[in-house]
Amino acid sequence: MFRKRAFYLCLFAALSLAVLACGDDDKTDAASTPTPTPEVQRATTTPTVAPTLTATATPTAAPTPTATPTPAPTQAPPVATQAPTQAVVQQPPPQPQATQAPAPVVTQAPPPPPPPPAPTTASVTIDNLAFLPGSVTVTVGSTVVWRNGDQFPHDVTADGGGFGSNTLQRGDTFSTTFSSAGTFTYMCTIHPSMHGTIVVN
Ligand SMILES: [Cu+2]
Repeated sequence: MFRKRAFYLCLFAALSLAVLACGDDDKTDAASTPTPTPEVQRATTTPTVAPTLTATATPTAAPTPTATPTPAPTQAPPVATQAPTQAVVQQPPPQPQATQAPAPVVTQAPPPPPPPPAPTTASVTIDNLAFLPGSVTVTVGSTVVWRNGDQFPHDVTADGGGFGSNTLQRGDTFSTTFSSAGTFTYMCTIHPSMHGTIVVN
């Protein structure tokens, strides 16, 4: 029995040594072979992962914040656009000022017209063998009315024959309109000493 156990022990020991020897060889082989492999793999994987992550993370994060601030300013402009639009709408009031400027020009225009269209009616009274007033000034288009207030009959006769009346009894009137400018003298043919003048401007 003892011999068998010793034999087995020796056999076990021998097997163990053999196993150990083989293990050392494997480890040695494995150590020499795997060493370069992981290094190559690490070198291959490390650069591949590093650039990928760096390139992906950097550009992705950068554009996102950049895109967000861009829309903000874009929304702001519309608000600013509305503000100026209202300002422009409020500007119309200034236009009245421009209207006020031409107003004076229009005011200056009216003055000229009035002089011509100012025909009036002038009256001449015949009394005490005289035309009163002896000289009357009127504008073109004006009418002169003679009224005999004297106790004697009279008439009104233009020196140039432009106008003339019949014999005017007390209370009678005669009128004529002067359509052109000039100085018109007249007299009473019944009493040649009676003279008068009408000035038309
Ligand atoms: Cu007379």
